[in-house]
Amino acid sequence: MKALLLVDLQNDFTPDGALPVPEGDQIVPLINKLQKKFDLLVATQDWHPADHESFAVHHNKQAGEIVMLYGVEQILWPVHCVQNSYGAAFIDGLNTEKFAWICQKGMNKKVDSYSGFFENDHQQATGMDAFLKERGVSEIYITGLATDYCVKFTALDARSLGYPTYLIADATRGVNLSEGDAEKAIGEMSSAGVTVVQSSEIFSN
Ligand code: VGL
Ligand code: ZN
Repeated sequence: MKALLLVDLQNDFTPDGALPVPEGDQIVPLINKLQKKFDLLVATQDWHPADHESFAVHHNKQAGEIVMLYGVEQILWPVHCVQNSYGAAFIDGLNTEKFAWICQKGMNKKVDSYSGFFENDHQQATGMDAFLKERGVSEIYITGLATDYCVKFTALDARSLGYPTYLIADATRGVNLSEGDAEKAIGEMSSAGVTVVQSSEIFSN
């Protein structure tokens, strides 16, 4: 049983969004096509309360600065993906009809949750692992935004939970706060045992 994970395909991660990911909207048609090749689709949604402590404004700091949040290092972000806002909604044109589950994360204002599996302090599970195990998922394929944050940490957790894990590299895009971050993230995933593939390899099977 192969699951396709669609990570944070939300308006705030498009080029016009609050936390812009260059070309973040351009992968949507490809991801719609990829959906047809999988038995199970699960989406994640970054879903923050307005007072989330990853937002720079609450620290009187600039986005990109780093603070310690209850013992965990935290990059500060612009206000993004506030629950029920337009920015938190799925990108226009994304097929959402066949999602078996939408895993919302980042609701605890004191700890960020890049990964679809655990909050950043690894103390709280999102329910993703239990959901996938219940459905008999044996392989996880990952797409979405952003390569260097939520995609990376989702893939690393999937690996550490023991799932054979594939990154569909051309179905992701990075924030690239520093040049090369997305490439570096792909290297880290690969070193951790994530298999990096291209969508063409999925379509040829
Ligand atoms: C993300 C930064 C903050 C992501 C979410 O989806 O990659 N990045 N929140
Ligand atoms: Zn976020």
